[in-house]
Amino acid sequence: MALAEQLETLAIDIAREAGELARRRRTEGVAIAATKSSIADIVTEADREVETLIRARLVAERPGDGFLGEESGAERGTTDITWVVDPIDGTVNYAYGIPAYAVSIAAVRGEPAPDRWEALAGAVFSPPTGEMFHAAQGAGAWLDDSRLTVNAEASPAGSLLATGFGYNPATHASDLARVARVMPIARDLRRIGAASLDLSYVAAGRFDGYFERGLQPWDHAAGALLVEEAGGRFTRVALEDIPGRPLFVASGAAIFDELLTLAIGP
Ligand code: LIP
Repeated sequence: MALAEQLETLAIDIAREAGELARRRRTEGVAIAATKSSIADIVTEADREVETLIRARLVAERPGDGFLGEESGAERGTTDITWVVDPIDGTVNYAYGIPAYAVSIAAVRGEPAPDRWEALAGAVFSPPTGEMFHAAQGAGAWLDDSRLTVNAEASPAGSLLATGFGYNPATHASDLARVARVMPIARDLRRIGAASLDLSYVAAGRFDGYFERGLQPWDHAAGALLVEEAGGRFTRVALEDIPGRPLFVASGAAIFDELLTLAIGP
């Protein structure tokens, strides 16, 4: 079995175990542990517990690999592989009891930076639905045992698009202006609140496209590979107004250039 598929198998196994822990903790009641970039940017005790489980499994299975996790930070490894992990993507949904959250685990090779890494494998597990989205480099994108492909054609009714907004109120006006620019090509818009699910849904053809500014590496590491392995396109664009808050766009080829142009704006 190729390395990418070995890493995919491990990501699937750990994501499922981690997701079941997250689901159990949700039923027991969720405690907010702290806030991060803003009062709206929360972390729950479950986020921390789930990431601890993921990290322990990875150390046991692949002790030399690096780690980049949303809650416990970065640790360089001695191999060329780094695991990029969001233990509960959609944390606010999770805290409110909205059944739209996922465990996102990706394995990347090279420099653990989104503009320099080579994504090898990824798994996005949705505990509320039991769906496992997964991909290995060159081996396609899958939902459980079903092969995924993005929507290759543009719909005459317009595109079903998804987006998201950051936790900083100061960026909401420009994000809403971006929505207004994009809406003329949309049939409708969805805002799920978990980028890894947004990207998985693009890969599955459930969305025609997705755009959002300010994602963290762990939000998109697995989902971006799913989109590309499903025949779609994914890009990360640094914008001059806030260089540290890149724009991310994902879709099938038919609408990608137009969606990117509108999302970037003048
Ligand atoms: C979330 C992303 C979502 C974004 C939210 C938040 P978290 O990640 O998945 O797309 O709109 O603002 O960043 O914080 O739930 O891991």
